[in-house]
Amino acid sequence: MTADSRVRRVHSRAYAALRACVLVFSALVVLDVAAAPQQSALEPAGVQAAHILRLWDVTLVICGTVFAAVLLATLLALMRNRHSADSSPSTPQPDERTSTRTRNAVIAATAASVVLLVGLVIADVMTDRALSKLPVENAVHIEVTGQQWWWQAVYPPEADQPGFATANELHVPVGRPVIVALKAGDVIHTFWVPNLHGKKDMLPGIQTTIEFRADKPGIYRGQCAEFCGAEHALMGMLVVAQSPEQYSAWRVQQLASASGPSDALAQRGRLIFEQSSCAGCHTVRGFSAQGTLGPDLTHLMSRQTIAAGTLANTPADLLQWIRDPQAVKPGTTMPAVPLAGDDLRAVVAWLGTLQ
Ligand code: HEC
Ligand SMILES: [Cu+2]
Repeated sequence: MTADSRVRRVHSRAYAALRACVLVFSALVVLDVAAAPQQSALEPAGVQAAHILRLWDVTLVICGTVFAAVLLATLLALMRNRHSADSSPSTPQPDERTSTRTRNAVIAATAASVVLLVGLVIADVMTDRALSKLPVENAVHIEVTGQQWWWQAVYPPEADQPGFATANELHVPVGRPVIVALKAGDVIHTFWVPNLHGKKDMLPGIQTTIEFRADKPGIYRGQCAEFCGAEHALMGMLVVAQSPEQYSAWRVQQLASASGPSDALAQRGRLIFEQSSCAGCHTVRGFSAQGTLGPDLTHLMSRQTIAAGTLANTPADLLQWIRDPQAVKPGTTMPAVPLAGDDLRAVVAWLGTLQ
């Protein structure tokens, strides 16, 4: 095989690889756009995420330029080497002029690297300072505990209102800072809602906080970002950023206890729930169910998903989940509770009344 055809083959392979990369990337972009709700650090919905995106842009431009320059230099060197290889089979000895030029080029490249790296460090420090400067007067407080594999959320008492618990779905008012106290119930988890802020670890025995502000109403998806066991990938959450009025209305609704079901099926479901092990793990305020090992179910139906974003919150999905949680989320700490088909449907009917 001639050197030329070998080079051509390498080129066409490199081109094919590049095309494959572009295709995969565009597919990911399309998927990202198609999927609702949003989970993207590239579409900031708050000041913190906007600072981080700016740092990302600066880093991307600098690293992209350096990458292109290195590729170009390599290509030039390869082409020049091919010309000299054509003329003589042995490696030519560099003359003095060439070696001075090479030395200067290396010095210039090193100096440029140092300048660019220092520039990146400065941008990084400035971003960090901007992130810590969020004004936090009149903040909303939330305590979030990472559990294997769901998020427990407690809204502590505020002004003259008592507190309440919920799970996997935070509501926050647009324009008001939010201070989330982060805890871990078992292993290390990481709180990450990329549209709003960067990541923050949740460490057992240590309490940290993350402060953010949502500036655009919307529903933003979060994801545990520290490998925390088998179902780590199924540990999602939603942050619903809404107008202050909608947020207040949501709070009022969450504060209320569950009201008793009126129809007979749901009534029966309630009794089964209270008499079986369900009540030992779940709380439904207003009834005898007081367990705290699992999510508070008082206003289950006000949430969009169940099992930390794994299933939609529909009667069919609820039935599937309760019949066999291990099939949906293998390893989950909720066991399959043996219930006859009718009892199962009654329990789902009761859960459906928990608005
Ligand atoms: C040993 C404790 C335990 C028992 C018993 C138990 N659960 Fe659960 N349940 C959990 C845990 C933990 C989760 C969260 C699982 C996850 O998302 O990974 C959960 C999740 C749920 C959810 C989804 C809630 C949400 O917001 O994501 C529903 C609904 C539910 N359980 C209903 C029931 C019913 C009905 C029973 C009785 C038939 C029951 N559970 C029995 C611990 C338990
Ligand atoms: Cu986790």
